[in-house]
Amino acid sequence: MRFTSLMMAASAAGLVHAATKRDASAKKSGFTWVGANESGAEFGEDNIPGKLDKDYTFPNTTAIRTLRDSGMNIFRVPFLMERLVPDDMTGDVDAAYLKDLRKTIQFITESGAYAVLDPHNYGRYSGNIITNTDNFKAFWKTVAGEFSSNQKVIFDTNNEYHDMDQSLVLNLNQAAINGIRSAGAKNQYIFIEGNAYTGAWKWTDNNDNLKSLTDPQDKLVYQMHQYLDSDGSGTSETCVSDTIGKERLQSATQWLKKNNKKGFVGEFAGGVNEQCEKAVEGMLEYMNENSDVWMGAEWWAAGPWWGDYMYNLEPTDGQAYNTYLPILKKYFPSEAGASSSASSSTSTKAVRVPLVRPSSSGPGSVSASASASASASASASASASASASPSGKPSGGALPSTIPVFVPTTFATVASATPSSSLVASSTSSAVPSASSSGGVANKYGQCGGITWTGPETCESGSSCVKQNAYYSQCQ
Ligand SMILES: *[C@@H]1O[C@H](CO)[C@@H](O)[C@H](O)[C@H]1NC(C)=O
Ligand SMILES: *[C@H]1O[C@H](CO)[C@@H](O)[C@H](O)[C@H]1NC(C)=O
Repeated sequence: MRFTSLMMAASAAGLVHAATKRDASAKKSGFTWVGANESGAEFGEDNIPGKLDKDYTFPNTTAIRTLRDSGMNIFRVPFLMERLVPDDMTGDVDAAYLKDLRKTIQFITESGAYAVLDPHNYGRYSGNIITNTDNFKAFWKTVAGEFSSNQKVIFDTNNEYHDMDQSLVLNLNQAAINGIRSAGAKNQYIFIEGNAYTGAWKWTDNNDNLKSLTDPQDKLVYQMHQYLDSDGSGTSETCVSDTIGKERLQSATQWLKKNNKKGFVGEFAGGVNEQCEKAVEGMLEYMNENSDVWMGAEWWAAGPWWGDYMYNLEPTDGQAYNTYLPILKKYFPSEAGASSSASSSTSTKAVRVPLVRPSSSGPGSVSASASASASASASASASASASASPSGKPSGGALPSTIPVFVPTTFATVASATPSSSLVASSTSSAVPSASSSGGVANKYGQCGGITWTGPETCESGSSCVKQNAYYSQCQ
């Protein structure tokens, strides 16, 4: 999705509505994963490599912690191929960018959640469609080699291929699979994405050939994206109808069943209003009923730089946080310990999940994508991301005035703080206090220690306190 003028602040009425008590208790979910995108490292596509905390940033681990504590168990981490492996896909990794990326990934996986490595490149490298499958395979061999021992990492071959030859999309996905497995990453899941922005609603029209992909480990999951506005681009707060979520997934669901495949909705969202809330919940309900093929979903999006973006799920003041976290929570996998924080996150804060997608048209938005040349789309997407820069001023040209409000001062303060000080701040904040404990005993996935922690240090039976870092220990 892209930023547009529709990315307005949620109405006060919407927020009040959101804050009212909902039943936040998780229902029986058949999903393996429910989570969010954690944007930041892919921002500033116009500035490559760009500067850390100026052009791009890494996700806020404190905010991830809040979402994790609420029960999410998967986080997709977009990054740019050109920053991780600069100059040439067959080259070496950039040590500094890898270090920060690894820190984010490890924070997620050490919490027990899954981390999705998402090269947010739309099938392009340095602005050009990737046509050399050997080079793409080499890129993935290099990257997977860095994470091959982490079983909770999922490799996402590329974000939203579009306007590409269909057999090239097939071949690039296969090359990625081969590169990943040849790096010794034998057990991890691999997320496949399709052409036409990997849109679920038009999956069968565009991406049927991807059923022939093969993996010696048989751990492929088809990641589709689905927005619920009229053109499926995720650029409007308005959803087509109460039932559009379910309707848009039906043909893809049949495709998965017929071909004996697994699917995952890697991006979805709706505006903060009753129609979208129903449509989103209807989609999740339908997926849950078909959880033999749907492994779960990720909201678009969270991350520190989304500001007033309409789909912002970043804890705790993102526009969509108060409204959508309780809805998502009903579908959290029971593994994730949703019950431990069910009451707190609903009422205390907004989880800001960044939902910005840079592309100029949405998943499956065929006509839009057809009209945009590959590079035009790529740069439009870059400018959309860049527009969320901390300065609040878009560095790209295309979609400048689309971010009405930003949070530059807050960001600047926190961004310049050392990681440890921001962690201290987070662990001392009373944001989710009651979420993680009851009766002097911390619940599973609750905090149980760390500098400045004054809460319970013992865990409920069945879990024990595990130190994550100096600032945070968790019952697991
Ligand atoms: C990180 O998240 C915490 C808690 O949600 C928040 O207090 C802090 O300001 C955030 N930092 C940044 C850089 O956004
Ligand atoms: C995740 O983030 C990427 C990059 O910003 C975005 O394109 C994508 O739509 C997001 N996905 C979800 C599920 O939020």
